[in-house]
Amino acid sequence: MTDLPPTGDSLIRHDALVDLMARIFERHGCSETVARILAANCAGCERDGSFSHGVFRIPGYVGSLKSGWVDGRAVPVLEEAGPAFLRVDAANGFAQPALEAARPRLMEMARAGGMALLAIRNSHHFSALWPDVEPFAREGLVALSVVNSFACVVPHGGHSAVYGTNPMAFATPCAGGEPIVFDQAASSMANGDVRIAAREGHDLPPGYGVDRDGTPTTDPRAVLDGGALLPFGGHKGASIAFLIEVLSAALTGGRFSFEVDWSAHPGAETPHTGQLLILIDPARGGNAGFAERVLTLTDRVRAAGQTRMPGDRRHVHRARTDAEGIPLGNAKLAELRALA
Ligand code: NDP
Ligand code: PYC
Repeated sequence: MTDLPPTGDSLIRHDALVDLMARIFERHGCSETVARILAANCAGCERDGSFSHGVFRIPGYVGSLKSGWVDGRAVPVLEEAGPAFLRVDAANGFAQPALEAARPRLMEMARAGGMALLAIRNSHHFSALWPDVEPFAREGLVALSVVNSFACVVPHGGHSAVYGTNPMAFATPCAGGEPIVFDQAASSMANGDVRIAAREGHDLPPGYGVDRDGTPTTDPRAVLDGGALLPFGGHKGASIAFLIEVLSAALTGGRFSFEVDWSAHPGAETPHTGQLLILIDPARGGNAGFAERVLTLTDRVRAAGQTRMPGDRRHVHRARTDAEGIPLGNAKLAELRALA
């Protein structure tokens, strides 16, 4: 591991942040393998400006580990359910090590059969979803993943939470540049961003949340204190949230978001649910110029006036933090060092 920066520094290199986070995860009960995977994921979020799932999440990871809600030493168990269907029991561990364990066989399946499906159950996903799909697009594959979380989103027109914030991430190769990747919650916003708004004293936009009585509110604390978020886009987003519960939980054997009950584990924050990932080899579509076709589409979208494609903001962040370091602030860095 690299040396940690002195406490006075407020900028930290990405690899040093990975090392620091890996120490925190190991110190709180993760195996070395799990610690490295989670640290790379979480530091990557901070590097890319995915602030709702970077350093901000460390206390939640630690709380879950300390409470015994999640097993930081779990060893995922792989089962082949068909020539293109891989199941993983994450054994009450984190979802990312389950994906890592499945990756080599999943890639073989996708190359051999043109597509492959990964169904992860008994898993905890507490991060952004783009890190799960982006690497596959770099290998020339199209990737789509969904994960459910914990009940904090009301169904369309409903009054009590059923769905999780349920993100969906999609990644495709694009000629001549970075893959195009989008990663979005099925709710009006991520729960993490509600918590950040509450911490910083900002209101939410109107129409995003309801309080514990189901009355519309812009107060993030009211949303967190027994209230809920709305799905994005009315009934259409609600149907996406439904689809994600079905694919991530019913299909994989994981829990629905409304079945997550961590009340016996004070401090736990990581949803214990499931995840689905689909890989497609676009070469099987019979069009050798797939990535060029995606570029043609992207160019037309930009020419039509969309100034920002999903992922652009992250890549700007990544380039800047790779060059200058990740700004954390002295107090946050000291807090992380204390946890490590
Ligand atoms: P955002 O609404 O911030 O962004 C959604 C997507 O849209 C991103 O790909 C983003 O790209 C893109 N985007 C944002 N603004 C624009 C724009 N003006 N023009 C074009 N594209 C744009 O994300 P959410 O609030 O929905 O989710 C935040 C994160 O929370 C996600 O990473 C998600 O995975 C995570 N999450 C995780 C959950 C879990 O259970 N593990 C649950 C819910 C959310 P860019 O990244 O470049 O800004
Ligand atoms: O930000 O909504 C969220 C979230 C839920 C689980 C992990 N992140």
